[in-house]
Amino acid sequence: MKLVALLTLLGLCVGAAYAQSPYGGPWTMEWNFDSDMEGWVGSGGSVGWVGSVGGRSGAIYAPEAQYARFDTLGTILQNKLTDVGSDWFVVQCDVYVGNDMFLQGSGISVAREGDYKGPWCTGTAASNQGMAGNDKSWYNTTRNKSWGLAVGQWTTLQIDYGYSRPGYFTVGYTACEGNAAGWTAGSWQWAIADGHNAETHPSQIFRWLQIGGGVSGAQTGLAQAYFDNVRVAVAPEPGSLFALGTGLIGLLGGVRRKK
Ligand SMILES: [Ca+2]
Repeated sequence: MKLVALLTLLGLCVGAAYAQSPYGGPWTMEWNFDSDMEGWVGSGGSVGWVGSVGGRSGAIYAPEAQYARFDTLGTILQNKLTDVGSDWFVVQCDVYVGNDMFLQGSGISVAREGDYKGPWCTGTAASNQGMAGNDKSWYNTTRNKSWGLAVGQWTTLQIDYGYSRPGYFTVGYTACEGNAAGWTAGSWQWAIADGHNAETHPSQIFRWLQIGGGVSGAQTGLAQAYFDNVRVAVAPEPGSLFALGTGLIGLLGGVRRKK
């Protein structure tokens, strides 16, 4: 067990050292929607669960301006969706729009109570087929990356709130199978990257996760989009870091005793 703790600690260090790469786990909570909506609630009658789409089993259909929302109150994520103190979080989701549509205005967001503002990541208009991101709870400049969102394939959207760079947020997506713009399959593209100086909210704790159309609070979704594999990671509890440290000290002590 102590060796596992040490390896986990080393893994965390490596993760911090290579923060330029998109966060890839471990995840604190995941939803694969393989049998139902798994606690997510639709905003309208068109939102629902589908058994299969785009070569995958189980997904949430959230068309046009309708979305599905998950309440983190009472879960392990409660009060953890924040970049306050030593906390950070990463949210990602796979999205599919079929062959004849673009991801216009639909995507993912994290929202606070009251006005539901927070960081978001959505597709842009069909005229530039890209992606946009912002955090209207604090940062007020919407950033766009034109071209590259391919159709007819699953694309992964990600919001990195303080992980890659503490105090800043990053929004991006993978061009899963490559596209006409010449971007390599599986490569990440960023609408907001570290260099954009997009600061995270200094005191906000977010409550809700949202997938679908209209999740930015400003744009109206136009896509007939499907969502699968929502994954959320939050900073480890100080208690578990303390346990890791204690395990490491214990392990070193054990090594020393053997000499
Ligand atoms: Ca699924």
